[in-house]
Amino acid sequence: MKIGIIGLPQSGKTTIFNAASGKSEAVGDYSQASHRAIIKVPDARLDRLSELANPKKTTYAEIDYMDMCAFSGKGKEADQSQIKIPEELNYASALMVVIDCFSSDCEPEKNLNLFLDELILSDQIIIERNIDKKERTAKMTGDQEGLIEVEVLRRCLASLEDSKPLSELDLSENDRKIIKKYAFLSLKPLLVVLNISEDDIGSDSKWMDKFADHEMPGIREFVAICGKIEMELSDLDESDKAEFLSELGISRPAMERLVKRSFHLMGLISFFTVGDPEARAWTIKAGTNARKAAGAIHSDLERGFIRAEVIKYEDFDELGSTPAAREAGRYHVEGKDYIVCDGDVILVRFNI
Ligand SMILES: Nc1nc2c(ncn2[C@@H]2O[C@H](COP(=O)(O)OP(=O)(O)OP(=O)(O)O)[C@@H](O)[C@H]2O)c(=O)[nH]1
Ligand SMILES: [Mg+2]
Repeated sequence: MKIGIIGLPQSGKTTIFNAASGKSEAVGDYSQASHRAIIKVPDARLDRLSELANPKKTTYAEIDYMDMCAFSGKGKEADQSQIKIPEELNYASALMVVIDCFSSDCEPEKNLNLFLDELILSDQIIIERNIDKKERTAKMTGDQEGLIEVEVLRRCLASLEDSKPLSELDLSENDRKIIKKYAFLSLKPLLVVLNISEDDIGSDSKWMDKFADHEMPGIREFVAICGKIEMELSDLDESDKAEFLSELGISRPAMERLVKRSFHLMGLISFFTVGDPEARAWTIKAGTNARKAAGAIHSDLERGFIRAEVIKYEDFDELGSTPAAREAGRYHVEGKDYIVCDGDVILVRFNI
């Protein structure tokens, strides 16, 4: 699962990328260079399971972070030639836009609106480029599917012309399937990172409040963090980190919150397996059934699926082990259609 980090030049994209990945790419050099890293999704539940089961290995969920500049900052004033969307961004499941809230002359609200306008414009260009020809061809050949696609595209275009991103348009599952191939940017969930200054660390709510009206759960979410401090934190070993955190008056790096938010914003959840060699978080889309979820572990488990034996994380945490959960009647046998929940501890029984 990929997330694309975008934003104006010098907004702190690479700083945030370094903080999330622990890398040390150059910042402040105006390079607009792109970078990529697979990062671990911190999960206190997995830490706890690992502590209880003491496996040899603990494996966290992962997200692919791509740091790239794809934003001219001209909003609606931008013309076609200024919108150069890197091909890779099309494959991102969500976007993360970094907004400068640390400079003395920053204009975060204006920048967010310009950015949204640019996403809208980029989708509009795609539709306008395709729709007339598509309609002519569909009418000529009597292609029903083609005509339906044109109808969905027209609805999308009307929303975009109305300055509304596609993520806010009411689209059915089927509509979404039809337009998937266009990889519309304004349809992707958006995490807005308010990159605040060191001086505002204790008072980030003043920034969050400014944007409260823009927040739409699952569609457009906000986090305020100080990229610079988080990058410094990510460079420290655990004991220095703990000391620095207590100086800052916080218990965990804010970055962990950001990474978790980006994971959920992509519509993803984790289930766990806890065994002798390994405790592990597996990534699935919310709403996935047990059989399909088993396939995340191995295709054999999906093919030969018999049942899933499930303990809720909270029960495992409280009771401490599988036998104890069984004893307490908190061990559930589920069939292939069971919808896996975030935090389920699962043992898949299978036969091939
Ligand atoms: N004070 C302060 N400065 C920051 C913060 N985050 C980033 N900066 C500074 O802003 C400058 C730009 O940071 P980068 O991370 O290189 O920004 P970028 O968006 O990757 O820049 P380009 O890739 O060149 O577009 C650097 O000098 C950073 O030190 C922050 O939270 N506080
Ligand atoms: Mg950069």
